[in-house]
Amino acid sequence: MHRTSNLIAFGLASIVASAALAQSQPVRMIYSTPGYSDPRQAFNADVLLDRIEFPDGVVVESPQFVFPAEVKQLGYSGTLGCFRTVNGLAASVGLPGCHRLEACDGNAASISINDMKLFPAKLKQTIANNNMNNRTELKANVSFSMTIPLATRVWDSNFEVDERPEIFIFEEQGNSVLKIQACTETGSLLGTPVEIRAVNLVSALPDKIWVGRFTSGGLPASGSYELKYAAVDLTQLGVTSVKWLRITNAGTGGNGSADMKILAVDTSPGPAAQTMTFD
Ligand SMILES: [Ca+2]
Ligand SMILES: [Ca+2]
Ligand SMILES: [Ca+2]
Ligand SMILES: [Ca+2]
Repeated sequence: MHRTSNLIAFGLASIVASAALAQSQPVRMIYSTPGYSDPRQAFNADVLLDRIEFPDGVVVESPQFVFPAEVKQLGYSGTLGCFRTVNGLAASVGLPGCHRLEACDGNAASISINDMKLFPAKLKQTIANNNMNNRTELKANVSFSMTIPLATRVWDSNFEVDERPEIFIFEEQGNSVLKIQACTETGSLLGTPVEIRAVNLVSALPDKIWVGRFTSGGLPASGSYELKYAAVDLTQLGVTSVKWLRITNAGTGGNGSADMKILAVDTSPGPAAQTMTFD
């Protein structure tokens, strides 16, 4: 078994040599818009990511996506109306409509301790599904932080930099700046932080993904906007597996805007095989 693990690692290592040039061979994001033959018309409904196809033929279907199980340790520094969840009013997957942080306690005139306690459940509902219309949204010049435990621990497919990334961050228009880092359950940071900037956010292939937007007043805006994504291999995060992630836009020096959707995939040979490498 030990030998098998090494062979798997060795076999994948041969891919790594070309991984630095693999930008020309990105993953394929296959999505659907039930009820809409034109994906650009589904901006007020469901835009469902069905699977991710890796260049080496490995495919991960949406039931195997690993979403955040919770949102914890929420931090926010900003004014009213700048931190909210969005999703099509006609969406059947996720939390429909627009929900603002300050409205959670029934009084939208201020941000209370109760708002901060109640909003994480809405954030979790928003992120933990494959409807790309359902995202957290942050206006410019404010900052947020949160800790998310993934539903299951995810292992790196290869302990070198490889062409099967584990973490996918989606962002409307690709203008976010945010930082992700592995951490422990108690919040101690692990490994290396990875900063996601506009340059890291790319168009989905084979087809661009189109999503909706809400006005600052919380009403659906007309038209569709491109959703971009950044892919992160766990090696970049300086870990071989991850369960807890700290996400923040604080200290990134960006403009603060950071709407977000995040999911993870596990294409590793299996935790048992990975662990045996170290036996
Ligand atoms: Ca309030
Ligand atoms: Ca990997
Ligand atoms: Ca790796
Ligand atoms: Ca954005």
